[in-house]
Amino acid sequence: MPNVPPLNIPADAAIAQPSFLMGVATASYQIEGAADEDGRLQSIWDTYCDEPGRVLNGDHGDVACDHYHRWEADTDLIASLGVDAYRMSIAWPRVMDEKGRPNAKGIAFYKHLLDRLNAKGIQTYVTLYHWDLPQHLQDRGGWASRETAYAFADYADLMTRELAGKVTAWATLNEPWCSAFLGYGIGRHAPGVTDLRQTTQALHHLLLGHGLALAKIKANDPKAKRGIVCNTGVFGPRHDTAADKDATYLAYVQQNYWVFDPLMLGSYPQDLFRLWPGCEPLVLPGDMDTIATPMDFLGINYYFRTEIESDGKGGYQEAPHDNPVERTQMGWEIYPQGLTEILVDFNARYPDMPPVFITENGMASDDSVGADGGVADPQRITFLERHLMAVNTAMAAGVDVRGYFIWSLMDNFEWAYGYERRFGITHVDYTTQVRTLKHSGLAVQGYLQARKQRPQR
Ligand code: IFM
Repeated sequence: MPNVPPLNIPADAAIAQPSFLMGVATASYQIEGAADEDGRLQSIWDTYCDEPGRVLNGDHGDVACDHYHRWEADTDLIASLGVDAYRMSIAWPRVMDEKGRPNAKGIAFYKHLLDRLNAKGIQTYVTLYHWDLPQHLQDRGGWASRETAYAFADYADLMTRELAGKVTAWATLNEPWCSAFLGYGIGRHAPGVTDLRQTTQALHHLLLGHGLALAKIKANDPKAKRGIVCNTGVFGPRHDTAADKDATYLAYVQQNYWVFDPLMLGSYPQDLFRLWPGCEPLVLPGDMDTIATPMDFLGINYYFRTEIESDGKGGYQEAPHDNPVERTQMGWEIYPQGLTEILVDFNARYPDMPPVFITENGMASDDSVGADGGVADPQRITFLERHLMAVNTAMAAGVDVRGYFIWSLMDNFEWAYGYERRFGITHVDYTTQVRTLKHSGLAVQGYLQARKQRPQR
């Protein structure tokens, strides 16, 4: 076993206290595999992966990390890290048939998994929708159709009845911005649609489904926490000009406020329609109240900063990557202070913001197993340290952050980038399915062991 020092976090930092929850995260389609087993239906990602040119190297989630068969050992792996919590998602196509009837075998998989996690004292943060919409619902319009919001509420109703008492915290959706904009706006995610009118309508239906699902969770599993997980973007102007500054503001509107304003303030930011004139969604009476239902927590995912410039047409575009900044395998700029900035910005903009969990943060690197059997990923270790300290700074500035989940427990199917981009603190050999804790995983494990042994403040 290589000798890797623990994460370098001062013992007196707020984030180093045992009350600050530390976890690892995954999602169903990215790890489960077993695409055709036990009655699982086709999802929009199965369809998208089958379309030539959509996913790098023609990769797909048919086998992924084979977690559906390796869940017991994977649970042991999670426990061995010493984390407080595990964030996972449920595959909708695995648990309901086309008529909305329960699929007992699929549901049993999640019951066993949650029972094992609970038996090991690991808190369970379960996301209902992490992008794997059943294809039969897409065939009827997907999220662009209002019916999908009600179908989602039915699915939430079923799962929260079946799994009540086993879940610490339910998140309705993961990153609805990605589902709407990447899926319906630029077609970089399933279902691969490129239509801005459908994009704003899809987001509206996702958020409506979220609000309807919150009521189901409250009724069926009242002791569990209820929230949502959203991605955030941090932006800076390329040039100190009024045009680039306005472009940067529009990037904030499109990537953050479009999603967070309806949830926290009950309205869409009108400046969005400067960017997308004529794309206002159809909103029925009562929808915005449903969407703005109070929650117990807000899950925030943060990864990188983007430099923005005006596109010369009243909109914005990403500036070329020709500035000398540190980047990850994804080409994403490493900008830890962005996490502080966005938390402080939201805390001021949303006076009723509930407690926050950082539900995803992490990075991809081109990791491989070395001659000594170890996986050296030094950039990820300092990435995690720097971002954890950025959370600490936000907490010192008054933001109520309760925990932090590393994306990801293990390398997995990175959507349009397939298996080439490795986000895990555990390396996965996709030929043998052997899991190897990377140096970052060992550093996290060492840090959490030391944290447990320290006398409490
Ligand atoms: O892998 C994804 C995850 O599914 C959602 N948030 C971002 C991660 C990295 O791209």
